[in-house]
Amino acid sequence: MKNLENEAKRVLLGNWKDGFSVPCANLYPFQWKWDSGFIAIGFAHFDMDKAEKEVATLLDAQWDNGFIPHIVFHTKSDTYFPGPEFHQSELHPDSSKKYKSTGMTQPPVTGFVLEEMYNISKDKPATLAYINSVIDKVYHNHQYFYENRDPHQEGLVYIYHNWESGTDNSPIWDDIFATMNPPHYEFTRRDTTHVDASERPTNREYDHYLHIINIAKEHNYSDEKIAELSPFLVQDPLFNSMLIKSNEALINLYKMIGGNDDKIKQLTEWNTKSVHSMNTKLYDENLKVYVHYDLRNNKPIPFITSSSFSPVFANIATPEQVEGLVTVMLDKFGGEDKYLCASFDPTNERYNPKKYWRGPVWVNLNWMLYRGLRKYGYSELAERVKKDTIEIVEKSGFYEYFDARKEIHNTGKAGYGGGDFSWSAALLLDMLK
Ligand code: 2M8
Repeated sequence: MKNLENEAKRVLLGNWKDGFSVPCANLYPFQWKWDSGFIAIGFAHFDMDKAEKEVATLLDAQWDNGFIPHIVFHTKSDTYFPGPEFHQSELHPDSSKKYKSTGMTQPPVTGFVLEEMYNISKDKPATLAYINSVIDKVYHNHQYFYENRDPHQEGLVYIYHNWESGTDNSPIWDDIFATMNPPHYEFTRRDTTHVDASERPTNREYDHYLHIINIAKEHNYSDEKIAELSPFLVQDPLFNSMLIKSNEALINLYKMIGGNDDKIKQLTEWNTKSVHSMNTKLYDENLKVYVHYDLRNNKPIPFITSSSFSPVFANIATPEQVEGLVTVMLDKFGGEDKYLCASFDPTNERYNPKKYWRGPVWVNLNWMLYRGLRKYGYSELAERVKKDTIEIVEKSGFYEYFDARKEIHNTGKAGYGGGDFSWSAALLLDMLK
């Protein structure tokens, strides 16, 4: 284990760039929102200063309206497409004057990351003082979500792009893309010069990704216009679970800091409504899991993904619901021949065990499931998720994603995407502690 721990630290230090970290060299040469949160948890175990800087640098790129972008382009790089010239987020009047960024966001992990940092800290007063200096920015980010991304006041915020979900090319989006007919854009992919194309989205999928951004750009990234016109408008159980978990963390942290009663009251109101809607609108009684909801076409998207289980991380599900989730997880994802937890239902015809978010195992989702299952008392299953995660990393290294099929790990390459990937290192380090 010591070696794995040292290896994880080596990966994190190698991807550190003076104030922030890249998810991995070449493939992702900037700072990503939810990556930076997971990375901070890893650093908190051996270098709290870097953990604090990581989060502070991200928050420094916050827009005047509270929005936090999904990529902050700190430095120039020609190894990634699409870069700042394509995104043009400066079209939005509230965008950061200091940093170039995208005009879309990613799951709101920062709130619960601050609480994790506090729990890990060996100098709690110092860490709480740091948290006090940044927490209002995170609160402002949540306010942005509830005020701009929840048109029907349901307590469920929408995402307008698959890149906002973090689970970029999941088969859940296929039917939405089928409603669109984007032009064939002229562009040069960079990702497929670093990673085998069979492990990445297709060019046609990229046409859809760029098309949605072009629609947002035509309207200067106005939230109202995006809500009205984006062909992609989804309430995502993973995204909303992260928001709920972070609301709860902010409440706990504000209580420790003292004062801030108005913010605590507001966070509690948001959370109560969000939990209720998660358990009504996003819970599928037949499938016994949480599902995505297509807000543009007004219908649930009835597929099972690792995101379907993520509400266990945020204390959303009732004990009965967790029992159902666990049964589905074991039946469909947890056979003896598989590592937990595939990102998409292995029994579904759209499952692809090698292709990015269409099937492979991801360490960040495993970390959330491990934590959530442990909290609900499913210690045996939680331990299995942890053991599986350690085993795949031990066998292949700190890859971005992994094949769920055990036989592949015994016979050939089973780690995919980028190597020396930051959040795989950071969260494995946390699991080993
Ligand atoms: C992947 O997404 C980026 C776009 O955001 C890409 O493929 O270019 C996703 O796995 C996302 O969740 C992650 O944050 C990002 C950086 O690791 O890579």
